[in-house]
Amino acid sequence: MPDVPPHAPHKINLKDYQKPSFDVVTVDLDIKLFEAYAQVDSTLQMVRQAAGDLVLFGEDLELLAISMNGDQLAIGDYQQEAGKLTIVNAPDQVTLEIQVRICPQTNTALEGFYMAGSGDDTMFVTQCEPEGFRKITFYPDRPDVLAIFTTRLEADKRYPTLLANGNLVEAGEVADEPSRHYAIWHDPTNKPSYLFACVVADLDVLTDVYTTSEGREVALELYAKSADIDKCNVGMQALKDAMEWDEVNYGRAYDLDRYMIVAVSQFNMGAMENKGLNIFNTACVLSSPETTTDARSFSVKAIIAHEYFHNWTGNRITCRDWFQLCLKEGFTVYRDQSFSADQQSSAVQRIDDVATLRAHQFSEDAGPLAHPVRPESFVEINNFYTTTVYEKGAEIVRMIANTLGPVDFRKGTDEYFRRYDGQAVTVEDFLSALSITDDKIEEFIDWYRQPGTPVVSGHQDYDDAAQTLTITLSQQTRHVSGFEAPKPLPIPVATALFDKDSGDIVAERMLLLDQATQTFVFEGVASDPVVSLLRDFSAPVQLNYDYQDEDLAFLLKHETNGFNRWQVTQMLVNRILLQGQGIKSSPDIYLQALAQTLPALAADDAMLAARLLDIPSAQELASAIHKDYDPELIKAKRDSLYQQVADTLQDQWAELYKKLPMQPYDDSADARGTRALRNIVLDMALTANVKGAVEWAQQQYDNASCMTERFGALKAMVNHQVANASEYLTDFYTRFQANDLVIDLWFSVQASADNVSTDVIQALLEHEDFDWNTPNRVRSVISAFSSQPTVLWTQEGLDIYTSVIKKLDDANPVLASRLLQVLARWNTLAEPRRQMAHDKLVDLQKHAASKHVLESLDSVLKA
Ligand code: 0A1
Ligand code: ZN
Repeated sequence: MPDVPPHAPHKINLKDYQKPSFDVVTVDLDIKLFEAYAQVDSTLQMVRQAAGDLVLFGEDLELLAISMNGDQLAIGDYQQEAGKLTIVNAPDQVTLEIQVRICPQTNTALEGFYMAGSGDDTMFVTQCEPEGFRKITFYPDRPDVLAIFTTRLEADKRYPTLLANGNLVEAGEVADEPSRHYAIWHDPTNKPSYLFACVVADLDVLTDVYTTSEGREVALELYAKSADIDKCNVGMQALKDAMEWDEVNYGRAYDLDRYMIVAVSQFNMGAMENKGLNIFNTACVLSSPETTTDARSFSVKAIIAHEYFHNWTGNRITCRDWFQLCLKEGFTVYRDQSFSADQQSSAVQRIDDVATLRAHQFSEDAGPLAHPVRPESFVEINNFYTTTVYEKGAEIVRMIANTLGPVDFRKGTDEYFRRYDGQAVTVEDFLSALSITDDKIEEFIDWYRQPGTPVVSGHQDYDDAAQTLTITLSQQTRHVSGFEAPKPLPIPVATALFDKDSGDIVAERMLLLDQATQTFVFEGVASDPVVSLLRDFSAPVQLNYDYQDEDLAFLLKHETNGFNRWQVTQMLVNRILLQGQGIKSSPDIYLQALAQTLPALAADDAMLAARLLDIPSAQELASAIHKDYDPELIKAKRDSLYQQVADTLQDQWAELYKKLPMQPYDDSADARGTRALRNIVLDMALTANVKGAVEWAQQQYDNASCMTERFGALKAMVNHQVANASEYLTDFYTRFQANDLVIDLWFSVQASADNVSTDVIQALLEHEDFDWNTPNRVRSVISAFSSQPTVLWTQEGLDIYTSVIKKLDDANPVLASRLLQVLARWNTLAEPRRQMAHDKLVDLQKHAASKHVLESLDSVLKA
């Protein structure tokens, strides 16, 4: 007998795409929520578009009745198998009426219609992207089927908030049932089912109004639990800023009369762009100075903007199929990054985006989960909401925007919106619109097709007699198995030449490397310059240039752009820490350059100064190691370099800390920079054992004006195990016991502590406030703990980590599979850890059941 697994996974391939045979014109939904279940009645008006069966998808539904054009269908009139209901020989015009029963009360997967919260404090929300609508009713649940939705919601009056997409057309009491009420919503825009949303809850609302450039008055409504409504102002302001920004920068105005956002405490991801009714993880919308760190608050604004921008890039123009996910996500991330860059220093924004890309996307691209930005096949699309699709997708749009320049990029995006508004399209359509001023843009398609991070290597030759500088660059991308041999990609390399004596820029050019090896000649160069490459990170590649440490120190001093200065510090640090991986550097030059740069920069741009002290996390360093990775060794090297920085600059910390006094809370960029730098200085001072540093930490905690200060102090005390750190932890817990998001911080500061042990993790998992049904809480322990590789990659660490995945596999497979993806690089570990990790994964495979986890395991184990 061949060894066939019992449920061979069903792979879906991009090349098999077929148009749907039926279009849906209108959908009428009637959702009645009862104590233990919900009944969903739907009426679909459908019209044939192409030959073929009428196919509806449905999962976890109890079918009560189905009729076609007024006739009840009996079993035999349709086939039902593997999540599909198929009607063969359907006429060209069809009215389907379907009744199903679902159970949101027991839906722990948080997809479809589900209950969040517990006890008296429950609410019901939907999450339909990518394929959750099929858990609400039978439907052609695919993004290229667009329809007009009318939704009637009915529930007990205990839930006064009844919301769905579009405009409210009617509301009232249910006849003969005084305890129940209803609301009817109509969405005038054609939308795919993944953008459907409804909410049944008891929420307060913060309202505002925005008048668009077209003169439309839009009611803005932010819904949250009454205890949280005071934390909605930051989000509301961000929404208005984003609406205006999109009008100014892309000429896109909002199209409905109402824009609603609902905060929910149980949510698998950050937020969801449902048409006119966004649903947000509370962590991504609530913000107040007392409870939210600056970093978090900044990301709240970015996520609000991201979801808002989807209204044009995702909703009005949507994806033809899920392979095109990057079409909406890559472009929308690029848009939210640009928005954020306009809200703070653009250098710091670029630093943060590139740091995330390098730490997570480069690692994904180097391991067994590598896939093209536009994947070609999948078993479970939920497994492809990855940093490759999102962040590398955004980098491709950025390269195109930079290649075209702002004027032609705007012409291209205008053309995209003009041509495809109201349609479900592909990456090719996107590139074709963007290339109206330059057909070379179509060549970027290979970036969407080819996995792996290109490595750009190079050197320079200076000819004194001819006064020319020749830069030779070559590119190489690893061959990922299962894909064609890699081709050279178009790589824009932003370049500047610096005169060694004056430190001035003598030439600046965007080089386009689009062959395997190329030379670029600069004429009239008076002396051999220092070359700065990949400025502003002009392409998502790894750079391997023939630099001396002194060149990098020179650039740290003379580069004019903050991002580029940060980039050279990171190159220096990587050279030092990854010694033995082929590169050799001593820390002296780096330490000296830092000492020279920091004092002036701290006074000038505190946020950038804080970033220059960045030493990549242990996780990020690990992602650059492809073999014999020893977590203990890397941690020891990292800690030692951190200690050297702290010791070398120890005389500066006291002075700097004094120059960064605590002031009443203020949300300006300067104030945020001061707080960020102060927290790092505090940590450095504790590392260097500077006299009085423990007292600074205690005073900062006690006198904090905001969470950034308080949490910064707490984290430093926990990481440095200062004598009464546990008293401060208790104080923090007691102060904020009522606030789940702050208690998440309390869990995560312990679970990610430098010296965390598996006993501590186990205790946190058994804490009475730990909750398996709240992804934020699970992540606050599990994701936090996975940031400590020396603990994660041990018997006990892996036992805990894999047991969490086992536990969630059935209840919430989306979350389980995302957690599992963190283990992808097991194969790079040195023995015996490698074998141990392998065995744990194989054991997990024996127990796993969801296709989400099985697909991820299958890929991960192919390493
Ligand atoms: N489209 C959302 C991301 C998202 C994806 C899946 C979800 O549930 C499984 C939820 C949200 C965004 O890009 O913001
Ligand atoms: Zn998105």
